[in-house]
Amino acid sequence: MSRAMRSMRDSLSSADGVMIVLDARCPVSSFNPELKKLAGAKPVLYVLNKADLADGRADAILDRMKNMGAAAIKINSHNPSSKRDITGAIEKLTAEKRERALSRGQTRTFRFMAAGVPNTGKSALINALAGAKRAETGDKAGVTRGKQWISCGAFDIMDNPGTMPPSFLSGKHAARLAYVGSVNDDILDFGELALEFLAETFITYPERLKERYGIEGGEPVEMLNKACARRGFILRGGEFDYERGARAIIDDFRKGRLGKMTLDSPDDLNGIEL
Ligand SMILES: Nc1nc2c(ncn2[C@@H]2O[C@H](COP(=O)(O)OP(=O)(O)OP(=O)(O)O)[C@@H](O)[C@H]2O)c(=O)[nH]1
Ligand SMILES: [Mg+2]
Repeated sequence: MSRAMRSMRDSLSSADGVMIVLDARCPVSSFNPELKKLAGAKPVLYVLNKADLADGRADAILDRMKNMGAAAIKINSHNPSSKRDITGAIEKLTAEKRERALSRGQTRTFRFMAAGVPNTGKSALINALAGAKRAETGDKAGVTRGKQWISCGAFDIMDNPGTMPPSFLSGKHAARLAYVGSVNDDILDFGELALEFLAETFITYPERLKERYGIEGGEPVEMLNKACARRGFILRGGEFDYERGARAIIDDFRKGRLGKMTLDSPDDLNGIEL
């Protein structure tokens, strides 16, 4: 168990529930099942964040999650209306417990913990709830270093550092986590990553690759060539600047310049317990 997980486990006894923050561009790949286990019997709210960068596939996943019996919402933390959506969902999840407390004359503030893989927007979401910049945010993995309770009006929410699922090291889900910036960029091979990205998005979003890079098919390395040519990423000797091209492609995706995209599908939820 990572240090961040141990620290969360220690604080959990004083929390009324857990908010698991997912990236709406890959809600399944960004799910760390260890967090659900950690929550035990406490209520869990799944928040698909960055809805502004995701497309209708995220709604299909959200629907499947609800059909599986999970409490789940989709938001954009930078949109002020997200505060109402999250507050409403937490109020619904804690309604019984709050009524019981009230009937005993207790009016304490309820506490929720925000958890998730790095860079999903946990801190941004807390700032939206608090109505002020109380937690540090940044467009890379590992910005939040320690936990802290932050007063968010009706609730206190604990910000936590991101935690990776133990099995993230391989497979398509790991690649998707890397595309969205949940893996530390310093350990990534952008060339390999861009080739994987092109291979997978040529199947799901071919028209986007055609529009931005003039890609119409071929092996991933030919697609990368084409993107480099289109963007003018050519070294002095006339060879393609693959590193620059690869980074530009991943950056285009992260910034939404390839349009709204969701890489996971509802079937990725098969075999997963929420
Ligand atoms: N487009 C968009 N960007 C968002 C949204 N929420 C957060 N971000 C951005 O995503 C990046 C990561 O946000 P953070 O709140 O720092 O993420 P975190 O989950 O706290 O990350 P760690 O502390 O590293 O685990 C920042 O650049 C935010 O501005 C959203 O709903 N839409
Ligand atoms: Mg953070």
